[in-house]
Amino acid sequence: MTKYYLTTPIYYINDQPHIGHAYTTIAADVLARYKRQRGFDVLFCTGTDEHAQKVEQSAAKRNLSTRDFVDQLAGTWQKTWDLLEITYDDFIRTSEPRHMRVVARFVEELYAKGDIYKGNYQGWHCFWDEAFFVEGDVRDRLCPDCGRELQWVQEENYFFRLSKYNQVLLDHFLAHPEFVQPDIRYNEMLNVLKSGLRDISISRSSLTWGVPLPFDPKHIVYVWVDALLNYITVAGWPQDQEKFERYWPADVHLVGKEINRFHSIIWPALLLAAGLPMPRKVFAHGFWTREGQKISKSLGNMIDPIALVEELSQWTGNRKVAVDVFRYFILREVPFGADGDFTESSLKMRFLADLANDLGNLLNRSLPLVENAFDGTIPFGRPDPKLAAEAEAAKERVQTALDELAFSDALTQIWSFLGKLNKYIDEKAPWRLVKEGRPEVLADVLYNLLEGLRWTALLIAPFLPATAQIFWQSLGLPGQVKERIWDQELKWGLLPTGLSVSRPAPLFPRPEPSSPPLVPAANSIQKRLPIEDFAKLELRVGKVLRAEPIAGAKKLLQLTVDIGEPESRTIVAGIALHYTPAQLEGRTVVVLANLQPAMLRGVASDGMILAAATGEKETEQLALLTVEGEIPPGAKVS
Ligand code: ME8
Repeated sequence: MTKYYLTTPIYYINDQPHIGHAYTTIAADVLARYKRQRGFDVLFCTGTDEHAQKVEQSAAKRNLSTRDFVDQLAGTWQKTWDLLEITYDDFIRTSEPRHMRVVARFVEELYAKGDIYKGNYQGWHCFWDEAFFVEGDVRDRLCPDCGRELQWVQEENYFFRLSKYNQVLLDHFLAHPEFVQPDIRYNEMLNVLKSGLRDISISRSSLTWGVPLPFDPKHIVYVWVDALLNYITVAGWPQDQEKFERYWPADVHLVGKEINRFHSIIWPALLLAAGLPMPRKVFAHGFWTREGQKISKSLGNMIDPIALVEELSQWTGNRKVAVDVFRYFILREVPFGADGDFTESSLKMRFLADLANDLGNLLNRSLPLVENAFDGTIPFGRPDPKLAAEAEAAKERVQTALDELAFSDALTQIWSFLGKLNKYIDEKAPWRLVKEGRPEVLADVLYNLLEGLRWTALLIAPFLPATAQIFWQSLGLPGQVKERIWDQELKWGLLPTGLSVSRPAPLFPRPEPSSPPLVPAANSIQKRLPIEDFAKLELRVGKVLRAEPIAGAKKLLQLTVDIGEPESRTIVAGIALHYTPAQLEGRTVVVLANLQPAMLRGVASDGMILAAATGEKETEQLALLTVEGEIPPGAKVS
């Protein structure tokens, strides 16, 4: 049996699963189910990335040990995937001993080979994305990926000789244009390779949570190197050579486009250094957005897939069918690779047009005819060669699309076949045959129609597992449709006669016109805050005691501000182009006092001065907020 090994990213454990994460995982699940039905021996893995710095900090904030914290969270992810019918074969957590051993062993081997060396690192680091950036890539100290403020990191680190693999990778890319997909992502990576790779830091000395370097345990392995190695841990490296030889290299890593560089360049280079084969393909899909903005935790515009399924269950009356609705919509609506905006109206339209009308009605129209004319027993009928040819062509097209990970195309092909079946009923008009008393012709028509339903069950099974099984059972077919192999089953005329059909409850009933919205509007989540959130801000009146320039930072001033505390605060403000130090000294300002301190140009800034601003760069106008009358420093602003 040929193997097929596919993966999702392992998600940061302290994120909340949202529909973006569900997207990659559902796509992987459909692929895994499809490959199983094509007779492959599938290894499908997902999991959680647990060694990020933010995990350590979130645990500390809750007064929990990091270990207790991650153990509490791991279940949330598994629960979400179980609800969405994700059939993963392995769920890896990077804090498991089986993985930590692999990480230690891998870096030790690279060190012994001379591909890891000690050096001094300085550069920008995004705490949130765990990504490092060089000076040239950064503007205004903001992360190019997520827009958050970056930290300047300067420490002794170990480096990986990424540059050494530049040419081999470039050659590989040129020889294998299918290595990274879609093309736009391939071209981006090709350009990165052409402009030259620099060695990367692969350890941090300021952390404790993670895998220590075996040759210098004061250092912790950089979380991205640790995370990428999960893909060989689950494949058995290095202990289970038999398993590893069977499954490695991975056939495809499914990832979002923001982490393509890690998967298409850094990961293959690490493998080359270890003398291991590179993965066969990386597919970097697009983003789900709401009103054009990426769905993410930081923007607060997330949609919880579990909550969405609960709401959809109100429509379907069946939770498993509601899961199918979500799985269908998310893969049908947008071509895999492109970005897509999530709207309730498009979800509803797909539900009504594709699921209720095309799919649900097909079953609703067919089964009563068999009940009425043949007592619910599948009659003997002769295969219709025209319909058989349509079905065969649909199967070929669906397979081609799925082999290319074109999920939306595959569904379009299945729906075009459903269109043919619906047209077949209209043209053959079986109700007329009943009236005309032509039972043999009627038997032929109904047999072919039911055979079409059997094919439908098989074709939709990877996408809509519960609906497929309901179709299967309503035809009286035994066992699980998901276990049926397409090459054996998708032959026109295999539907046995004599089985008893049974009508299921309606699968996709029309939602009540008055039913409440499935998801709160994006803008109401993004732009409106509950009053409790505002109460979290500690705003105080301050008096500027001193203002001075900061060497080398033409926009910044260092202010010493009295906010009614025993010690005055040092606050760095980006107002030097608008105010001179003399204009500020003695002035009353408004200070956000409970902001986390930040290092700005080597000065620890403890608070923020509020100002109103309009325009950009040269045209920017800026005015400091102040208060009327005589209010002492420290007075609360609310
Ligand atoms: O990056 N649209 O984990 P993560 C589509 N731990 N997909 C989205 C999405 C959106 N709006 N938001 C998230 C990490 N995703 C690392 C990975 S792998 C060795 C380490 C999906 O929790 C998409 O697959 O930030 C994206 O790449 C992934 O979630 C990021 O998950």
